[in-house]
Amino acid sequence: MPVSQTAWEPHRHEVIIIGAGVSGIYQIKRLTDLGIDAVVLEGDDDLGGTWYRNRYPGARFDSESYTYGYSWSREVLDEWSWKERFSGQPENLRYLNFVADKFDLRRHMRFDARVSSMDWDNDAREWTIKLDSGAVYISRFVIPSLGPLSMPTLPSYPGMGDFTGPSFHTYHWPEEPVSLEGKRVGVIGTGATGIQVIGELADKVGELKVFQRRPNWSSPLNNSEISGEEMVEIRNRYDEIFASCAESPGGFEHVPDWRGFSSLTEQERHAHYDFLYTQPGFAILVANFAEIFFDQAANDEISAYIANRIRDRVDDPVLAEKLIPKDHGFGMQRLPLETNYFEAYNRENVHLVDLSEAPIERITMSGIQTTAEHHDLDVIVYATGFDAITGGYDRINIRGIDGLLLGDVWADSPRTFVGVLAHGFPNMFMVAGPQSVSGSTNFPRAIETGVDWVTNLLIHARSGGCTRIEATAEAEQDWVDEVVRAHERMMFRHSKGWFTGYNSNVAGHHEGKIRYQAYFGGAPRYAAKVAELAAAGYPGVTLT
Ligand code: NA7
Repeated sequence: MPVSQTAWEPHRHEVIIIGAGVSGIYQIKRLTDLGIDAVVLEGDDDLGGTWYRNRYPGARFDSESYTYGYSWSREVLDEWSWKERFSGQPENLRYLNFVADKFDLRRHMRFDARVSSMDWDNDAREWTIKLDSGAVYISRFVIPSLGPLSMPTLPSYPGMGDFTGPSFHTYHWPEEPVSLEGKRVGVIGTGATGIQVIGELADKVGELKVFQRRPNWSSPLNNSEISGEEMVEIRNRYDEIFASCAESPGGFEHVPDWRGFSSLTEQERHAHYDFLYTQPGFAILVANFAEIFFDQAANDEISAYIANRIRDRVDDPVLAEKLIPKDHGFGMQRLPLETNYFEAYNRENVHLVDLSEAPIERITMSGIQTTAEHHDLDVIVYATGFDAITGGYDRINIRGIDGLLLGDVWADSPRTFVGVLAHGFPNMFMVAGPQSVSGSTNFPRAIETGVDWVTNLLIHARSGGCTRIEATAEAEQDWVDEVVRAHERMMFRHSKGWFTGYNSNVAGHHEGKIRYQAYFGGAPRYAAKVAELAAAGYPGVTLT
């Protein structure tokens, strides 16, 4: 006979997954296929994570759509047709819904269920999970699938609440259409998001003012439609596509050019850059010479090449110089990919406001006041980025053994074992966690590795009757050392971008303070490492 549950009684499940985005959807599929009692708690009112929230105009994949989609279901691969090489947000959200509906996963998801705290009970070997609503869940295992970019950050300019028109972070772009026709729109921020929005809005608004603090390198996305025949061809090649992604450091179909930077003449290298500049997606970065990440001369050369491309595309030479980064080389921060971004500045209705010359003083009722002048605006868009990778964890009060707060342990920099486990926090498995490759590579490729590894670890533990799983302090330290070593090899180790945990809007995430947030040893090396651990019976993990 079913036991009725009163509102104040905790809900009990063997596994709780937090987040119904790309990772949470696959994770619940794996667990329910195994007959494990699991539910997903999702803070939003529907599934999709990143692709549910980021509804700003221009939001789309930077990864080829068919390398971004899940690889684990032949049926999905057969039935779903991508329409664009780099699919846009509405289609991406439809895709995730298609997958969830196909496998009837929604019934395992609880929406409007934002987790506020997680407390480990070392005697009961259980987590107590509290929601903002006051509801309580208890589970043996917790799988936070929070996404690396789920905590948007806003600046703290005085007067932000005074502005009388609509203003929002790109992550919170309103669901109902925002009318921008004829409007004076200000966009603050020129990261990957800002560059997508600006390229898309330039010819759709009355006036566009771009408030740029630092310029970013950017290269063409080179998007195109995928015809029916091409989709058939892609479908026939799926095994090959995923195999080649698995061999590439970034998890893309593009593989580095191993000929060696210095084995070619400058002229030959330029011919190669000319070719790559017309290729789709990240080819210019990840199918380039690997030396551009490690060797100053190689990076200087590609940076000078891209700078000249910008000069060719922007009519006003003074403006072109303002759009060329001088403080970091090409690829030393997350590379935004653009469509008509540089051409936007040739339009009469688009103006760059260079904040390095005149910083923002305050937001007013009617616009933005810099130290030089007041800019009258109807709409303000904050494309100001995220508290990347660890932000989602900091939002939840996660207390492990003896009430230890995860946020305190990670205050300087996160510490994990292979990005999945954290010593002192038993039975918590982070999919796409800090120090995994999820933040540094084609996301779904990496999370499939993560979800599969977590699932296999669970199967292993359950089959042995284990109820407590924890990484040892030594194993965790070894992995942190490995993450630091991989990081030290990269020239971008001091870059002011979210790869190194920099965010001027988050206390303690300032310039010069490196947070080791992601593993930069490459997806193949990471996958080999975790496979080796599983094959060896999970050394470094205490199973009791
Ligand atoms: P990013 O790449 O972190 O970019 C944020 C941008 O916002 C960047 O240009 C910042 O300038 C700018 N910013 C941040 N705070 C301010 C303030 N206070 N004033 C002016 N400008 C500011 O975030 P995105 O959303 O573009 O991209 C995040 C990821 O989403 C991306 O990598 C993809 O994976 C998808 P700064 O450079 O710090 O001077």
